[in-house]
Amino acid sequence: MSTSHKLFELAKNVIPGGVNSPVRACLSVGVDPLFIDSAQGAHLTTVDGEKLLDFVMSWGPMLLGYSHPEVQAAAAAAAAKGSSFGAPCAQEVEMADAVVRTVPSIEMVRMVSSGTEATMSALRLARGYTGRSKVLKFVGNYHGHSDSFLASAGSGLATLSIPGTPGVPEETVAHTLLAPYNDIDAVRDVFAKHGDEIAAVIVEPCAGNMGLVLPAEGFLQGLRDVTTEYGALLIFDEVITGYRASLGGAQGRFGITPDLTTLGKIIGGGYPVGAYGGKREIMERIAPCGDVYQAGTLSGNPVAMAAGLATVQLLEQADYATLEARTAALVQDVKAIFAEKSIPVQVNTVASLFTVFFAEEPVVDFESAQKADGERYASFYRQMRQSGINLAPSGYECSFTSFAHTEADYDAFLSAVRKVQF
Ligand code: KE4
Repeated sequence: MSTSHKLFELAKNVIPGGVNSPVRACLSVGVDPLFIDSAQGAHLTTVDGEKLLDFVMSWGPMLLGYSHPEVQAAAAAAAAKGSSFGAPCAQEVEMADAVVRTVPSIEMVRMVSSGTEATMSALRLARGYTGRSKVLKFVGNYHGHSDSFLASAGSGLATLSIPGTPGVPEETVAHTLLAPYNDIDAVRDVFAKHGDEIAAVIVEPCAGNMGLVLPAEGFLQGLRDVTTEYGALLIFDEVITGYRASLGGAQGRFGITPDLTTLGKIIGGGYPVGAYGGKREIMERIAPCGDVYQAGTLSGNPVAMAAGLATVQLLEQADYATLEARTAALVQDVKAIFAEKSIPVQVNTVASLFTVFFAEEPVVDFESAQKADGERYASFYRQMRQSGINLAPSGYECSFTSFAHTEADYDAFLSAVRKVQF
């Protein structure tokens, strides 16, 4: 019996489902998770010494690749001086400056420890700032696991077909309004009914939690227009797209200015970091300078800030155009291989993100994503893992390339795809 299997059996006795985050359990792809011992570049090494070429990259944080020497050195140097002070430190100021410098709409930013904390806090701020209670989110978008957002969410909730609201009081999600992603007419209908009660619209500007779904032409601008018209705030949840869709995120790529932005994943360089930020006038409502409360013991942690700052500084010099072009070429090759096999696929891609949907029709929202063949995806996942390629263990997630993937890695990916049979 493998060490990974032994660890999973032990884990299931002391951790719910044996994992600290549901999607890692690989339930929808019908295999046990592999326990990882180390990671370097674009490769994982399991506790049994098996090497995997990875296209999950820790669900997005590792855009520079695993164990980047400069990121690791920065974290180690900070850790040598103490892991947490519970008091301000210089790294927090440098990190805030870096975020303000690189994210177009952010004038002021608050650090937290996860994407969930970032979106939860941004919503509370929007409600405090506007004096309104309702929030509009999109079916299939996932903004972390805080109560208000667990209605028709994506990611693990879609994967496990969890209704999304067990343990969440009805009166909480009563304030959560829903619309189909990419349907600006439906959004306008919701505003026509509830416009003066809506504190904010929160959106994944490129949706990564129903598989990758791109914003339709005019959708994001439409959200900007309608929120401005009704005095609601526009929140871009850039936990996935931040520093990935471009250095300036999706807002930098598409030229849309949200009122608030939430960040996570990449800005921690693999350490627990989330952030929310935006216009100074709004952010100054956050305690202690304002009256909207939010706090965190490890917010702005010196080690995480050092890793995040090193990551952002390296990304400011990175060649995004080349990575995007290489990812697009990989996607074209994947489409060609499945076309030769007469296997219908839709492959959505932007920047260094892509998702293979086993579907006949384009995937433009959660309803069309649900039409993709989940069993085929599960078989695809298992066959690719047999070939040494690690993909997201759910068809409702993204695949991620990175600055660490090499030509040999892309060739290995395509060789594995060529062997896929259903
Ligand atoms: P975290 O609390 O997991 O750091 O961030 C929540 C979050 C917020 N917003 C978006 C757009 C997100 O994608 C996420 C988290 N993403 C998932 C994967 N799609 C994290 C993986 C997991 O849940 O284990």
